[in-house]
Amino acid sequence: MAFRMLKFQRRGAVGVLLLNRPHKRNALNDEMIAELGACVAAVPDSVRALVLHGAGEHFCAGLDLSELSERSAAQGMAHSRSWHRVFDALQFGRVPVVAVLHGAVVGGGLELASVAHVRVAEEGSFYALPEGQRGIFVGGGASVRVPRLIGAARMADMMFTGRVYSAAEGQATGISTYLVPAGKGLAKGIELAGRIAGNAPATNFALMHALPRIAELGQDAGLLMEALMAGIAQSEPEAKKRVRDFLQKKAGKVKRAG
Ligand code: 1HE
Repeated sequence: MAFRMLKFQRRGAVGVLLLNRPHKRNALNDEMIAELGACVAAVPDSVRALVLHGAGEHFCAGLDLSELSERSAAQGMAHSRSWHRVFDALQFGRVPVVAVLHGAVVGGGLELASVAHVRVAEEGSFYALPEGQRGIFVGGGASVRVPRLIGAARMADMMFTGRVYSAAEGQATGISTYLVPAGKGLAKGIELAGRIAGNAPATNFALMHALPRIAELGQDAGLLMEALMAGIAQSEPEAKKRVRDFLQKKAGKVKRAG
């Protein structure tokens, strides 16, 4: 897959997708969003997990502000919906996404990061929603996804006051679930994506497609959907084999953390 603003490489069952516009801090213009959509649609079947990272000093500076100035309200809504379509395709596609964050993860960059299924942050990452200070509102899904990570009150604070969270704060509040030294993020992301790629397909499907929906449901409907998903997953031959392997002492035990 050849793109102008992205680079896609294979590492076995893991696809590594690079935002490759470092001179503009990987700011997302329309062409880059279209390339992201095309890339997600073209991920080969043999790729079973993706790593998303950014070239240069920063993960992503958000929306390319040079494309914002002359839009009407209708064009602004259409633009926002174009981001929604591509980001939804990433979140609810076929393959889980591990985002590796470093430097600025701001505005639309945080929106893109929040699409991922796992986030690894390097020390030195920082998070902001400067839309509040630019006189605009988020449009790439942040108002839906960011509150589910850190809560609506923290997101509102970031936008009202221009608050910037450090990597450590991002880890404590739930933006990232791994915090690694600077320069170590990609290796960690690829390691995690490799593990995810090795999961049973039904498990990854359930985590990507069922879990986020169940988490939004009331208890009754949620538990029913869980039961349906559990029944389907455990009836798969792959699940039966994995459980049998454990019982026959051919599969690893859960090890103590640390
Ligand atoms: C850009 C952008 C951009 C950099 N659009 N051109 N996002 C923001 O409001 C964040 C704006 N960016 C920054 O605050 C900083 O650039 C960074 C903290 C990300 C990086 O700082 P630094 O010192 O490493 O780089 P720089 O010198 O500021 O930028 C290098 C170049 O990238 C420079 O262009 P040049 O032609 O002068 O070299 C910058 O103008 C350019 N650049 N960020 C356009 N964002 C769907 S709605 C989503 C709404 C949003 O995301 S709003 C938030 C936008």
